[in-house]
Amino acid sequence: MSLQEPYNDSLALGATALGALAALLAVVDVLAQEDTGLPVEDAVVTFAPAVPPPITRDHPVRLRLLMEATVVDLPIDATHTYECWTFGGHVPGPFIRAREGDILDVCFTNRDTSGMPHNIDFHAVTGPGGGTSLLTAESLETKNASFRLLTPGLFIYHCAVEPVGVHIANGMYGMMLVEPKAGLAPVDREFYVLQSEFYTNHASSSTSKLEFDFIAALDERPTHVVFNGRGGALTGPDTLKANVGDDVRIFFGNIGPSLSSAFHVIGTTFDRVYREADLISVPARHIQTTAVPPGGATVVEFKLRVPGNYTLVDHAILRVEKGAVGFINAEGEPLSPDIYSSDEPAVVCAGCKIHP
Ligand SMILES: [Cu+2]
Repeated sequence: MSLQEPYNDSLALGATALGALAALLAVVDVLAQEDTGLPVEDAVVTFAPAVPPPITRDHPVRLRLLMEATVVDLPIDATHTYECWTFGGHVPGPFIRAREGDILDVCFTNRDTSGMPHNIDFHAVTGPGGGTSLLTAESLETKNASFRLLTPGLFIYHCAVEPVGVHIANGMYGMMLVEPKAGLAPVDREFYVLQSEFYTNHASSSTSKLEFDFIAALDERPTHVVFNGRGGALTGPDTLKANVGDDVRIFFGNIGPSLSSAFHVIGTTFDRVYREADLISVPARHIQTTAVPPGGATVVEFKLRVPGNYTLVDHAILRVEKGAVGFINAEGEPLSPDIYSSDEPAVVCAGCKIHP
């Protein structure tokens, strides 16, 4: 089942005709609406670096969300793959956009056929385990649960089946934005960037497929520190694109599982930092680097004033060598010629990983 397919898996299994299924789902919709008085919507989800469009409604809804656990071989750098445990077949998992006061109706199916159970701990959910006790699904099992989203902010979600760190290290995480009731100020570009680590047998492996190294994980010695699931995810043809003059917003999270991030964009300061993804308080201004702990997030905004490449890094800068580097390219004319100028031509160091 893809994220676009019908919501209630148990109904889907019980109905043989599409018409009957549609009728049943309509009944479910009506019952849900009668139950809470809220209209029902399907959550719009996207995969990194894309972000769903801003929410324009001024009322809460029942927001239906399909989530799946799958196991997929994915690249984690230019030359290696890794058997990732995923939400939705991607690392990181989908970006979910909701509104304060919505009821999130989650339908979670575990399609991992290895026999491993999985679940979801939504940091946005209030209650024991962030939903895990209601959403722990055995292989090929589907679980449904509903959660009122009481607090706005940008929140991590992750699998929390024991050992939690292994499920996270293997790729089971993503983010959910709960917009404040008043919404967010409009910007020109929004991006989804999530930092994480992989702990692999890179040093001893002679194959292109790397495997999990539990000792390295216990010692907190990652072989890979990456944005959006792999080294190079935001480089080359996958560089983020923008125009000079754009106001850019980055929804940035760090799932670790162990390292804190010193998130920095080389070539600019953050005009606004919603520290620890607090979207209610007045944001901090003109920040160079912001700390994001494992299991935390931030929202940063900045205007691109000069054309060229801006570099996303964890300013624990040797992690660039482990993959933690990405780019935003701004095209256009400078907003003012005196911001960045010289009579000499621009020169970059050969082979530089952070100033291409
Ligand atoms: Cu899991």
